Amino acid sequence: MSLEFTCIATYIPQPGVGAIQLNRPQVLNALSLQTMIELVQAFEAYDADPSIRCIVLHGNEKAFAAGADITEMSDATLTTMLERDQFARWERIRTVKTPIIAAVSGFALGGGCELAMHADMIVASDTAQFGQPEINIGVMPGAGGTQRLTRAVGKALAMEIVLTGRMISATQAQAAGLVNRVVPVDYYLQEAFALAGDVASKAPVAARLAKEAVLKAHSTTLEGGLEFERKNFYMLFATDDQKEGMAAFVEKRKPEWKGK
Ligand code: CO8
Repeated sequence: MSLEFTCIATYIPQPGVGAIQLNRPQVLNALSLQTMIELVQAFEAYDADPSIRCIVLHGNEKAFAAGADITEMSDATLTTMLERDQFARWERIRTVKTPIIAAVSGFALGGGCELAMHADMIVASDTAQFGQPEINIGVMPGAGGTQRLTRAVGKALAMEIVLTGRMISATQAQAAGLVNRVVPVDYYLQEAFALAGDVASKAPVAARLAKEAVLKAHSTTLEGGLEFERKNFYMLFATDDQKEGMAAFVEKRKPEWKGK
């Protein structure tokens, strides 16, 4: 990737996997406007690169991200917020087709928690803390927290997190269904990359259509979702990879994916 970044860093930890690191440690990776601009650029560049089959987003050990940049937001008015139209950028992250894994250590708060929930899976270190503390600064979640958190952990816990601003631990988050797995802090990135490697080794078009279909479950009726799933399933029979995957099974060999 030849883009220049100041708030994030991108690198390829292993073939097929694109990593994005939030890189403003001095403010616990607070999500400034510039950070969001760069994040969208990085996600979209990976999404357009056929060699990238899974994206891992992470911060550092102390913080995934402690929320939107409060300093930058403190003087905002309704008009400036409307003019900035920040949520258009979040929408672009929502529509990334490549599977995304958030590797979370330390604080994932407010917009940070919401960003982690934009990922398709979350690998957490045992020091991770999740929360929606916006209520403590006179606002409420705005980047999907009330919706995605509620769908992930249920109404009772979501209400408690949103109305009290209290954080939950990685183990609580896993028990509640927010997090896929919790591993010691020294290994959380390794674990996220291993999971990403597993996803990256699968048929890429199938992975994208499967991601799209699972996400659809959050925005449609069961009937609509089943129809959507069936359409995506049928579409895969137009790919070379379906022929290759099934032939490889029959011939008892490893498939070689073309991503077509
Ligand atoms: N924004 C700006 N700066 C921050 C943020 C933030 N969200 N979080 C931490 N910082 C800064 C601190 O000001 C401090 O800077 P300095 O060293 O210059 O004083 C530095 O990071 C280190 O932080 P602390 O000294 O506070 O570290 P502690 O370990 O004592 O505390 C906490 C860590 C508990 C995480 C604490 O920093 C905190 O409460 N942070 C704010 C958390 C928060 O309220 N997040 C929600 C923000 S609102 C939001 O996310 C709305 C999202 C809506 C969608 C986005 C679209 C705009």
